[in-house]
Amino acid sequence: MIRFRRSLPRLCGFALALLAGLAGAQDYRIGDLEVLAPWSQELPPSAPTAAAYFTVRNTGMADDYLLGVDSPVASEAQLHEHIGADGMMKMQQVEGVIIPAAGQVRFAPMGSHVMLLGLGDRSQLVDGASFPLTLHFQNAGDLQVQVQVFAQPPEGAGMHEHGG
Ligand SMILES: [Cu+2]
Repeated sequence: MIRFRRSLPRLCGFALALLAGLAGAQDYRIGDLEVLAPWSQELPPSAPTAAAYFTVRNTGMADDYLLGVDSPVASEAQLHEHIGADGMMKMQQVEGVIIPAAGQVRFAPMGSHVMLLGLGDRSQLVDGASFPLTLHFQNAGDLQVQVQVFAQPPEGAGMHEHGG
């Protein structure tokens, strides 16, 4: 009985580690910030743009700001937010995104996202591949993450769960 109870958490931890490994997306840290599971969805080669999503968690006591992004797969990378106006789906560029102290911001489909424009070589934009993305934070500095590309949004990718 006791042995069973003790072994249970260990098994769960192993299963979680296995799942995280299978998912392929990694977590990154710089200063007080964590960038969790950056991912992108594979799009048809004709798609003019691609998007990247992730969660930024701020474990510190001060607000930080995501001021910009860039990636070698795109000639330009912008921070976008979705605005639901009159049932229309629109998005617009934003100057920066606040990462509140002791809070988190989720970039997700239908919410804030990184928009990649001017795509060149698309070999890193297919299912199973990954590409570098550098995030420029005002306080924490620059952090390069690897964005994992999936054919379908991964489990828990956070549709409609954006915002702080
Ligand atoms: Cu966009």
